[in-house]
Amino acid sequence: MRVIEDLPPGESPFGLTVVTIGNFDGVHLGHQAILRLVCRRARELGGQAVAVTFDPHPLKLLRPEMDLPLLTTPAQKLELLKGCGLDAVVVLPFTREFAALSARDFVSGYFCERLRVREVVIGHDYCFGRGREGNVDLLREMGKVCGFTVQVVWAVESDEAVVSSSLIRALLRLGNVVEARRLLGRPYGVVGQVVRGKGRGAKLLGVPTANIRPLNELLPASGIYAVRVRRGAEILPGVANIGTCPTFDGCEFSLEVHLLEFDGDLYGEDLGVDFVARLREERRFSSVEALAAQIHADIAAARQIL
Ligand code: RBF
Ligand code: MG
Repeated sequence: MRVIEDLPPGESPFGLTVVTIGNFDGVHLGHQAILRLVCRRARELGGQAVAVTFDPHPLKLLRPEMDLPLLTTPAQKLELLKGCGLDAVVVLPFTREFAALSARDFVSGYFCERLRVREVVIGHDYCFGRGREGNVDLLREMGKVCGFTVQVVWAVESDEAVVSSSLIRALLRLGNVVEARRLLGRPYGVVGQVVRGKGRGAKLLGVPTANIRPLNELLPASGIYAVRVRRGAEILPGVANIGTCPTFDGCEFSLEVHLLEFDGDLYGEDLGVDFVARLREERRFSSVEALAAQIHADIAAARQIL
């Protein structure tokens, strides 16, 4: 899959394309339905399957006061888009200047000229361009002139709720990683580097943990989780603690994982943590021994689930 970050006017790297546009934060089941259709139509029409997306997320620029923790880092999003079978992703830098472009100028400049689009696939409620005036109707009208058709993809539902990035964010904030997983079509995963902790886990509790500094903006609610840890191509079972370790005073909010079947040094490594199930809330224990006993019960519970 090609990643194109700069698409100057007047030239096109494409023959003909089927294109979709969106933020695709999380690349959830709704996004996947759109992307599957893009790939199928591109094959049928003998063109390239292309997704157009933005960096940063437009709302980060337009509504900086909004609380919008993204589900995926830019790199995770590209990896997931690649997994959907696209030929190319165009990542347009979302600047003030770009935001001021009218929907018509965007469609003629990008879709028609630069992308030579033959078909646009779009979510039924997606809006784009200055004042959000770009929608299905505008695309249909411009398609007649520019020579492309428009396919609308309806919302994907799960138990009568429409699958959306904001619903998944809300579920994760409640710690409901099982439901989030259903809407994502895979477990929610964060990535980050292992940093030095206090070494207290191994010394006091006999349970060493890797302290991870997550690159993702959203962590599930604080609590204890059964997780799968990705270390390169390896997948290792683990238990994670998200929180402030209230049994010990003065701890920072952190993500720590204990690997069930690994014993070694992980400092400086990049790990992925996939959240499979929530085991319980984080609590304050009256003694280190009581906490250690509970952690061993957590490990047994995680082993059962994983
Ligand atoms: N710390 C707490 O203060 N309360 C907890 O309920 C708690 N549960 C944990 C469960 C697991 C599976 C793990 C790995 C750690 C847990 N911790 C908890 C964090 C523990 O205090 C921490 O790993 C050590 O203090 C080392 O940083
Ligand atoms: Mg640790």
